[in-house]
Amino acid sequence: FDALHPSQLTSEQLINTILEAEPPEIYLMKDMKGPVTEASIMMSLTNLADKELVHMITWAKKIPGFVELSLLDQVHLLECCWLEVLMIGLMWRSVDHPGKLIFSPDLSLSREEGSCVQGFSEIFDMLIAATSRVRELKLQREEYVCLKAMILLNSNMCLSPSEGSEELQSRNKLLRLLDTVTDALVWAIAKTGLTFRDQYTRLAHLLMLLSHIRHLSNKGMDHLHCMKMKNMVPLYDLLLEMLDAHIMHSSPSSGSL
Ligand code: AOE
Repeated sequence: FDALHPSQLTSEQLINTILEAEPPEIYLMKDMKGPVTEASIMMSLTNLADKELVHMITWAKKIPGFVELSLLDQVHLLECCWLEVLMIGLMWRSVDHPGKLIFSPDLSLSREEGSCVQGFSEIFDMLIAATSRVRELKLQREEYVCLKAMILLNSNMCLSPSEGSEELQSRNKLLRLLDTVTDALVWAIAKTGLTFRDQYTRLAHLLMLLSHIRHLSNKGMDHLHCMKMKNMVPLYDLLLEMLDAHIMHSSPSSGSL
């Protein structure tokens, strides 16, 4: 499908492509021996996030049309949404474990365990609440992957495009791409066999989740900032490098991470 323009894909084909782009489960394979301290938890979480971010770039590049956007847009989108994308993934993994957050198959935290990290409880409770909402809605896998793609594609809408016809073109592509994913989400909802009225209601409920996730991400950013964990610069270079590498030798098999 890579060669096809995203709008030429059926909703079903688009969803299959983004289902296949799903990142793998990450194991920490670190026996959490010894006391669970603030430092050891944060070490594990940072380690996990680092690995996930590398897979996130690979994931984004597999979303039909993403690599056809300008490099500037690609970078901005990932910069804006990375914590939201991590968080919706965390909610998805945790949906069948009420009261717990499944960061990875070998790192799940209950509220009590998290409480040793300063400021964690507040975010923990919000993540648990949002996860309960996902559970109530019985979010389907197809819907989940559409929402995650929409988080990515919708993340820099408030940023005005910089000058230049390439950037304007990229912005138009982005808007059309977002419409294509919206169509796919509508298709996925229709598949559940609800009445038309209930389909609209479900669409609204699913999209409203995204505003909670954005809020959570902002709170999480504040928290990370307090903990001086935002090691932005080195990762930014890595991001640019990985995206750029793909554009340079654009054959899909060559060297892309
Ligand atoms: C949520 C989901 C998940 O899968 C992992 C984590 C780990 C840390 C958690 C967070 C989460 C949930 C909210 C928490 C947070 C720790 C404190 C906060 C609990 O309250 C996040 C660990 C983040 C580590 C920092 C990584 C720096 C990333 C910089 C990104 C960047 O520089 N660029 C340019 C973007 C790159 C995009 C690919």
